[in-house]
Amino acid sequence: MPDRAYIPGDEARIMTIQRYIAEMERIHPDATGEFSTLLRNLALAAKIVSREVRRAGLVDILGGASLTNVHGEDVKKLDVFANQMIINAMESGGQLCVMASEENETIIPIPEEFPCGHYAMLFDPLDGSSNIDVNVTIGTIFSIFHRVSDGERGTEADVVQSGDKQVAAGYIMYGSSTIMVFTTGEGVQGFTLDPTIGAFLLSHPNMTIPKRGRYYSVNEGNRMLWDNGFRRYIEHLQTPDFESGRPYKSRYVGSMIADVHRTLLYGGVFAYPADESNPNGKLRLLYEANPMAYIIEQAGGRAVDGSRRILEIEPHDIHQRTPVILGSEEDVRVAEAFIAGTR
Ligand code: AHM
Ligand code: MG
Repeated sequence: MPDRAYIPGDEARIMTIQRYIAEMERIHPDATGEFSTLLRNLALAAKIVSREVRRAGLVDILGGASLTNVHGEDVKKLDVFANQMIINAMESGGQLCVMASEENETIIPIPEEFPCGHYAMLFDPLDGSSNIDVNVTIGTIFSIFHRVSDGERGTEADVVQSGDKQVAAGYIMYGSSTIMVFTTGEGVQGFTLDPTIGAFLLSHPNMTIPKRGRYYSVNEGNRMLWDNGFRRYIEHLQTPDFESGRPYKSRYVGSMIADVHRTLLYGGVFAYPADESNPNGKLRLLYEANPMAYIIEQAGGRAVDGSRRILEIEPHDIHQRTPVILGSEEDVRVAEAFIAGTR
């Protein structure tokens, strides 16, 4: 795998996402180019969404109080815009047979006028909705499968597959910079968008998560609603034991991408467990938990719903939820022991 990180000023070492994809194709001689084109189209969609997110605070100024912008177009909510932008960028490419999105109740068919491809994609166009209007990090999450249906067009069966069948997954985080992190099952790569040249450059090659961390990330407002086992686990992390690095530090953005990205870089644990009001947790299995679980496992970490690997859950519905506990392998195993009552 290419492992050259971009160092500003060192142009000879620049690895753009395009070049990375081209090198991947060379390594896999059976590649048809269809998947590479899919990734390229996705990177383009990400750049467009990133541009709009960066201008988000200006929309009201430019468009005034009415819901019309300077071009006389309707100003859409950012998440609805991102959804439409991704659909537009991906439906005509010829690589996808069907899509599914957090924003759409049912599957998104590929219109008849476009060719039908061999892949299916699920996505959450703008995750972290509570943070959109307050200038806090949000992002796009995606998950890609091989097509399994064999009719004229794709069906729900193509997107409702277990996470271990994903061929690629990742996220684009619109934070202090825009970064696209993805895996195709051969490690995890992170590309940062250089807005001055409009290209994603390899900035985080072969990302790995520490075996153990010092942070936990969970919405503690739900503490009274958690199961006993999970509550005891968090209390364990808060109990001082300087030799083993406790108490852990608490960090919670409330945007899964930001919380998972920090967990990936620094280690520790991110969780949205089941609770009394959300017996299946809050996060969606197919376009939130699965892609993040794939990334975390590819980086050497662990992702479970409390008792089993997220990637092994057999899905039955596009929008089903699952509890999530993911992060450093040792941390997640300790959480599992508390939940199982063996600690
Ligand atoms: P959303 O899809 O409506 O944005 O909800 C998903 C988000 C995740 O990004 C985040 O981890 C979680 O919801 C935060 O939920 P809460 O506000 O309950 O802590
Ligand atoms: Mg979401």
